[in-house]
Amino acid sequence: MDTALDVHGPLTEDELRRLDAYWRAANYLTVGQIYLLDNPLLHEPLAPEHVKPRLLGHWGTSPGLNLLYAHLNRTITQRDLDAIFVTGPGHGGPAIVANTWLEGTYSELYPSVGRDETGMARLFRQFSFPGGIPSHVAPEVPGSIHEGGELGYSLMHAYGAAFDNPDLLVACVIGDGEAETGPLAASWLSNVFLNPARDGVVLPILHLNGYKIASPTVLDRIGHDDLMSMLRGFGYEPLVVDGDEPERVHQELAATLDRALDTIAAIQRRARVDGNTDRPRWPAIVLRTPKGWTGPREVDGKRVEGTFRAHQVPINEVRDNPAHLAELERWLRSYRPEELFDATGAPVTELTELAPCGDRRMSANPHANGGMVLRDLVLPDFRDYAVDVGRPGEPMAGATGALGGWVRDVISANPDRFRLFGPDEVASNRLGAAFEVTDRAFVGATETGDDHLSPDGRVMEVLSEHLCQGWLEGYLLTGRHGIFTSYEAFIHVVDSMLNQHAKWLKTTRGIPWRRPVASLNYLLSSHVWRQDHNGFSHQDPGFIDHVANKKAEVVRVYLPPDANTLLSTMDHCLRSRHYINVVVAGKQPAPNWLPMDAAIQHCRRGLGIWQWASTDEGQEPDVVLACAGDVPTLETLAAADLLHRHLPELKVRVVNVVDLMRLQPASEHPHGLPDRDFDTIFTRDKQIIFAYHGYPWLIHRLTYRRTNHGNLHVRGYKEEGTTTTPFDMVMLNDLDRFHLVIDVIDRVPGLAVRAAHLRQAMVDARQECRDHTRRYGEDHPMVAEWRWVRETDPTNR
Ligand SMILES: Cc1ncc(C[n+]2csc(CCOP(=O)(O)OP(=O)(O)O)c2C)c(N)n1
Ligand SMILES: [Mg+2]
Repeated sequence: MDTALDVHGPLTEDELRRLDAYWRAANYLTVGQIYLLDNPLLHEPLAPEHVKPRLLGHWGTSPGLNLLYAHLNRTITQRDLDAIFVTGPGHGGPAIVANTWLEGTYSELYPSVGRDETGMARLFRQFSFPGGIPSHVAPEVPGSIHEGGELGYSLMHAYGAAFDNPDLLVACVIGDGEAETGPLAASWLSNVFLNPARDGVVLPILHLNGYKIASPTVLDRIGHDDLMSMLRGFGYEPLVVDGDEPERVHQELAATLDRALDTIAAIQRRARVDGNTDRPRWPAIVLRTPKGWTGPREVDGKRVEGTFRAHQVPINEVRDNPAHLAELERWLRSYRPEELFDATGAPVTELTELAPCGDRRMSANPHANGGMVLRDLVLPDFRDYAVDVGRPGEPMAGATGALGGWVRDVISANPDRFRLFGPDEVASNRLGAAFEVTDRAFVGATETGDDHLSPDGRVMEVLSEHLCQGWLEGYLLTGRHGIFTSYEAFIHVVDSMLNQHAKWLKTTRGIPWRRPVASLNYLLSSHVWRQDHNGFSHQDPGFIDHVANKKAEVVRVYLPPDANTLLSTMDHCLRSRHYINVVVAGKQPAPNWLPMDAAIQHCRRGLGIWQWASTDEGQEPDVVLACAGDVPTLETLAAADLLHRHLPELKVRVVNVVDLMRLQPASEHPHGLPDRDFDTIFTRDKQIIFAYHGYPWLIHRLTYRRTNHGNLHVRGYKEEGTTTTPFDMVMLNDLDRFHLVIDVIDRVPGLAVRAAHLRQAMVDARQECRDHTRRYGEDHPMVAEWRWVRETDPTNR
C-alpha cells in the first residue's frame, strides 16, 4: 500500500497494511516458485542463471487464492475458527504452498525447507522441478484434502468434510471454469443434505476471475443478475466482492467474510439453540477480481493481467530475452520483498503474527490429515447375522438383504462417523433395514407420504454418483467411514473420480506425516446378471477392470458367492485402511453355500477348493471348474452336478474365488497367491474352465504368468444381453451350466468322443430352456428348481 486510504471497512489502517503485506508475501513466494532457481530474496540483480530452465505452473488463479487465504487467516484468529481450505483451482499449488510456508507448517513437516533464505531457495527450486514437488495442491501440501488436478470435485469434497463435523468451517474456492463441470454443477445441491445442527458448514467462494485456460467462463458472461439468480435458486445468499483496487477489495472482502460468518453463526444458533430445522439460506461469496492480478499488465504488447493469458506462466523465455528478464525482476520487486522478509530470509514478525497458531492453521488442521482424527468403527459381530446354511444351496436368501441387518446396526453403533451413500438405491439394493434406525438425510421440504426423510438421517441418497463419491471421499479424508452402494453398470460414472482417489491413496502412502484413512468401500449390487427389470443398458461389469488397473497396493476386489461370505467380506472392508475395496454381490434370492465358519475360512483364503463339491479328493483332477461371482458359482456347481451324474468317473475339482487379486502372482499384488500354491490348486497341466462374473479378459490378464495359463478358458460377460430371464442371460453369454459342461467335454482329452451323447444333450437342453423362456416368459423348471442334492459332509465345508 503506497498511501493511506480513505476506503471504509472493518479493517483499521494498520490491519489493512498488514493484510496487504501478507498477501504480497504470498504472491512473491508464488512467483518465486514458478520462476526462481536461486537469488530468492533478490539480493543481487536478477540474472538468467537465477531463472529455471523450464517455466511451469499456474499464476492466474494464485493471487486470488492468496488473498482469500490471508483473509481467512484473519477471521480464524479473530473468531478462533476451526477451518480448512479446499482449493478448487488446485493448479494454484504454489499459492497454497506459499501460505503453508508462511504459517510455518511447511518447515515443520519438511525441515529442510526452513523459514530462512536457504529454505526459501529450496522452496522455490523444488516446485515443479524434477525430484521436487508437483504443481498442484497435491497430497504433499499440508492442509490439503483436495488436489484439484481434475477439476470439479471441490465443493462435494468440502461438504463431505463438513458432515458430522459440527464445529468445522470448510472454505471452498471454486474456479469459475471448474464451475462448468457436471460434478460441480450438481454440488450446489449439497446444502439440501447439510443439517445445520449436526454438521459443520461449507462457505463456497466462487472465484470469478473471468477466464479458464483460453476462454471466458460461462458464469462470468451470463450476466450478474442471472448468476445471482442461479445461486439463490440453489438456496444460497450470494455476497459479491468485486474490484481491482487492492485496498478497496481488502475492505470489501473483510466486511463480506465478517457478514458471511455472522450469518453462519446465526443459522447454527437458530438450529442448535432454538431447534429450528428449516432449510437455511447459507451465504456464498462471489469474488470477482482480475485473473493474474498484480502480475504483468502487458507482455510483448499483449494484455495479460485480467485475461486468459495470465493462466499459466505470464512471461516466458526469461533466460534468453533480457526484456522479459527485466520485466520479471520488476514484477518480483513490486512486492517489496525487503519489507516482507528479514535479513535471514524469514518472514518478518508482523507477518507471522497474522497467521493462526498451532492446529488452528489451515495447513495444520488435523481434519485435513484425516487419519489423525480417525476412530475405529464399533462393529457388531457379523457372525450374529449369519444365514443358517444347513446343506449347500439352502436356504435361498439374498446376500445384500442379509447384510442389511448388520449395516443397520453399524449405523446405530456409530452415530457420528459412519454413513451410507447411494444414488437412490439403498432400499432397492436390499439394505432397507437401515431405515429401521435412520432416515435419508434431507433438509428440503417434506410431504406426507415421503419415505424416511429427515435432517438427522445417516443415509445419503442423491441421484448423482458424482456427489455420492465426492461426499464420501471428503468424509473419509477427514477421518470417517462409509459405504457407497450402487448399480454395477452405473458406477462407471465415477471412473475418473476413482482414478484421482486411487492416486491420492497411493501418494499419501509414501508421505510419512499423512496417516491412513478408512477405505473407500463400494458395494455393487443390481449387477450384470440380474437386470430383470432393465436390460442391456444396465449390464456392465467393467468397473472391476477399471479398478484392476490401479496400483496394486490400494485396490481390492471381492466377489463373495453368497450371504455369509458377503458379511465376512464387508466386515473385513470396514476394518481396512487406505484401500479401495470393490465388492460385488447379488440382491436377489439365491442359494447359500457356506455356513458362517466355512465362509470366514474361505474368505481368509481368498480362493480355495470346495471339497464338498469336488470329486477328485486324493487324486489328480481331470478338470478344474473355477468360478468367481454369485451367478457363475451357481452355474459352476450346477455343471459339476451334471458332470457327476453323467460322467461319474470324471474327477472334477471346484475352485471358488472370492478375492480376485489372489489370482495375480505374489510379485504383482500383495494378495497374490504364491505360484506353488496356485499350481497346487489349479494344477500345472489340467484344463481349467473358469466361470467369471465380468469380462473374461480380466482373468487372463491376472493369470497370464501362471504355469497353467495355456489351459485356462474363461467364460464371462461378452456384451450380450437384453431384458430377459436370469438363465437366458447366462445362456446368451455361454456362461450357463450346459455350456460349461460342453466346454469340459471339448477341452478334456478323450472326452470329445466318449461324451458325444452328453454333449448333444447339453446342446438340446440349452435349446429347450431358450424355447421355454420364449413360450412361458420364465426360466425352465429344470434350471429354476435345480438344487444341489449330493450328500456332503458338512464338516468339509
Ligand atoms: C476435468 C478437467 N478438465 C480440464 C482440465 C484442464 N484445466 C486445467 S486448469 C483449467 C482452467 C480452469 O479455469 P478456472 O476453474 O476458472 O480456474 P482459474 O481461472 O482460477 O485458473 C483447465 C480447463 C482439468 N484440470 N480438469
Ligand atoms: Mg477462472
